[in-house]
Amino acid sequence: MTERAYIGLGSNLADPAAQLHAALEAMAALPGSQLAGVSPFYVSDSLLPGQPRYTNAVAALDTDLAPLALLDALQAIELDQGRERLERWGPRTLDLDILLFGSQAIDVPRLQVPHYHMHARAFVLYPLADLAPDLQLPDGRLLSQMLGDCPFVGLERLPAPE
Ligand code: A4P
Ligand code: MG
Repeated sequence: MTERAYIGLGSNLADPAAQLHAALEAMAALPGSQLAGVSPFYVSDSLLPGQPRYTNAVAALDTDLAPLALLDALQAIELDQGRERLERWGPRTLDLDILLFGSQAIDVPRLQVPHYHMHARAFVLYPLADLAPDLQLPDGRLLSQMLGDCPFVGLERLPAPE
């Protein structure tokens, strides 16, 4: 069965936008999967002090993969793009989080969906709303309500590339 998953992308490498573009290409090439939309990119300060600023985006991916197979595939992409840089840049060069997976609520040791921090993170909620402003979470919460509780502070929305 095809489900629409929303994936949060984040990078704070020196060229994080290139990291995100490469990750989007890799996601579009996943088996049984189609990239259905990509939000604008947003730049914001890291939640962890002393780290470079992050670039974040959200992608909509229509996929036949089961949730854990999708997680495996996303972790392989993270490793592919992060492995060489692990020593030089610290542990997180590319973060791919499964924010939502259709209307499923998932709670197994390797995977919790909706992603546990998304409700409090402007750099997740605003790009998600660019793609799907009327979204409702599995527990009934409306994205529009969550946005109301999470001000657009410290986010810089980058212009779309040409
Ligand atoms: N896992 C469980 N649920 C999920 C899910 N829904 N999607 C498990 C993906 N993975 C999920 O992941 C650790 C384990 O979480 C995985 O093996 C998987 O089995 P990870 O990517 O290594 O770490 P994490 O969970 O992403 O770490 P954490 O604590 O969430 O890191 P953060 O909080 O994401 O920190 N500031 C800005 N402005 N933008 C950012 O993107 N990101 C971080 C990273 C800090 N500050 C930031 C940003
Ligand atoms: Mg993660």
